[in-house]
Amino acid sequence: MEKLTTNKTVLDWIEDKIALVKPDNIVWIDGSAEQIEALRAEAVSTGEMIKLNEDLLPDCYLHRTAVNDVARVEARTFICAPTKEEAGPTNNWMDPAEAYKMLYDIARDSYKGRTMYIIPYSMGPVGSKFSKIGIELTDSIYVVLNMAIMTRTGTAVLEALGDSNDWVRGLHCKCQIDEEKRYICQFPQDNTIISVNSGYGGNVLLGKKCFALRIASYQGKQEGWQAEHMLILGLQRPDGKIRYICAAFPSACGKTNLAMLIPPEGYYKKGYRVWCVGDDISWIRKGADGRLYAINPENGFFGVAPGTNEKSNPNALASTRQGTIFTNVAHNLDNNTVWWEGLDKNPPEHAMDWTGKPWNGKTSDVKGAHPNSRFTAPAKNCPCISSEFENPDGVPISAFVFGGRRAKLAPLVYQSRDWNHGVFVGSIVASETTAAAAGAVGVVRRDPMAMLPFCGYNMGDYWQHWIDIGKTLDPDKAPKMFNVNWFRKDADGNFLWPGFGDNLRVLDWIIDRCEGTADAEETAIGFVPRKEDINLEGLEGVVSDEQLAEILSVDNALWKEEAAGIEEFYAKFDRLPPTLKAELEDLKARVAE
Ligand code: OXD
Ligand code: MN
Repeated sequence: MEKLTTNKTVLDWIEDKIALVKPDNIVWIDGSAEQIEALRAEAVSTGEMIKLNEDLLPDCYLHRTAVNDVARVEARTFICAPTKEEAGPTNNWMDPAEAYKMLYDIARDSYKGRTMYIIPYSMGPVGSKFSKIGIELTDSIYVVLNMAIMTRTGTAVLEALGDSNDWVRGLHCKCQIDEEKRYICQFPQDNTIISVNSGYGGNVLLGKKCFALRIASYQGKQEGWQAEHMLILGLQRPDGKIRYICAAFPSACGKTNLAMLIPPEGYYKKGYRVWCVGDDISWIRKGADGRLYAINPENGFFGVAPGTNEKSNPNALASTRQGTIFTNVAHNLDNNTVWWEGLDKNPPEHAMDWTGKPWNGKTSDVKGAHPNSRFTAPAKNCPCISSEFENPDGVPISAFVFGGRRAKLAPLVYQSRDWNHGVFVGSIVASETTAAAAGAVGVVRRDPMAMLPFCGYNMGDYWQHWIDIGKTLDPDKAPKMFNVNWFRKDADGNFLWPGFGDNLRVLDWIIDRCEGTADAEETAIGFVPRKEDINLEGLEGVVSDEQLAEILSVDNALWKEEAAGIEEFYAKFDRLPPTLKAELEDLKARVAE
């Protein structure tokens, strides 16, 4: 097949990898609809994908991964920086020379009898100053078809690259899907990713976590920008103006739901809207006007299916009704559609579960869909996709929001005193484990800026990068920083806050604070709304004044314990920025008062 570029750096690298893995065939992905259609047909003919009901789910497919290969594998994910110190205390590290040798030994000859697909892709709109290019080699049609949804692929990307050497190398080899030899390795200094023995999304769609967070966070540190695990939403208020918020949450905190929030009825009638720019990743840079701007480098949503329904997230559900690939959900044989736990109260009787075994949703006591089953849906399907989604200059950010799941500690919302205090607030993000995951419930897992598994270098240096970015910003133009907690519980263990659409009430206060139009009370941890600052209209009988007061309360004794936990966590970091140490001392002094 004709090569799609004359870029020597690209061609030499591909030649080298061909010699290593020895494919039978080579296919360049040109991004055309015809090619995608032909690959879908081929995947259906081999059984790799199942074509779903064309009337009910046009252009949609179902794929099942191996049962041992259903999630990202943090224990087998490595940052292969020259020294362990550069990877830092929160990453697995492997010496680059040893890692290359081991990975090449695993990959050698692994494409024999298979086809190599060469995917040129752009993270971000092709040609935007924010965007970065990657090339992924893969032996999986499933990967090609997912990358064609999640990124911009094809000839236009290679044209934008020209002769440049500024692109990220990605080699994916399914091999035998052997768990013992599964490795997801990032080489930030070489702009290189190698992933072997997996076929599951987060491990093999190399543009996503591997590039857009791990490699890009390192690139951002070198080049003066930021790659963050943050959704981007635009909040439109009755005055018609839209202000943008970037928000970071650890898994299982409802990030996709917040990104696509539907305002409570009363707010909707007044003209409130939420527009989704992105649900997972933000790339952030300073604009000519001195403000920070963000793009979503992705082109689709790789969302968790279970729990997604007409009530929890109608926008996400609508996004999956066309051109979507479903992975590890149940297959409804009555109408050739898909089903998952929490979709509706009507599980199919004649179905296959996610492993491909016959399954009766009415009588079976095992789950039909894997808890981490996914949809890969085009962003353009989303009914609330922002008109700025393709804007190559990004959107101006008014606020950074961090959050986690804390039953007792953090109030519904608080604002940091300034940028550096905000970096501190982000660095102490933590979430309590839920019954959904194995292990003890209620255990606090620290997940700074929700980047724990995604920061491509030493977390101490990453925090310093946040502080350094702040130094370049005029405080009047810098985004304000907040922390939210939708998960506060009362003494009986009941959630105090309804969450979902009602979270808009909190976003509204956040934007008021950014505009300087809302009051707050200063507490030991930052600025907290007074009871009267959160509008409870329409929540009568759901949240009482007393409950609101409880969710907004700050218990200094609990924060004293928290400060001790933070101190213990910080002790792991040789490269802890002195600014954060000072912020911790300040918190200790304030809670002791
Ligand atoms: C994701 C994750 O899949 O953060 O987005 O785990
Ligand atoms: Mn994520």
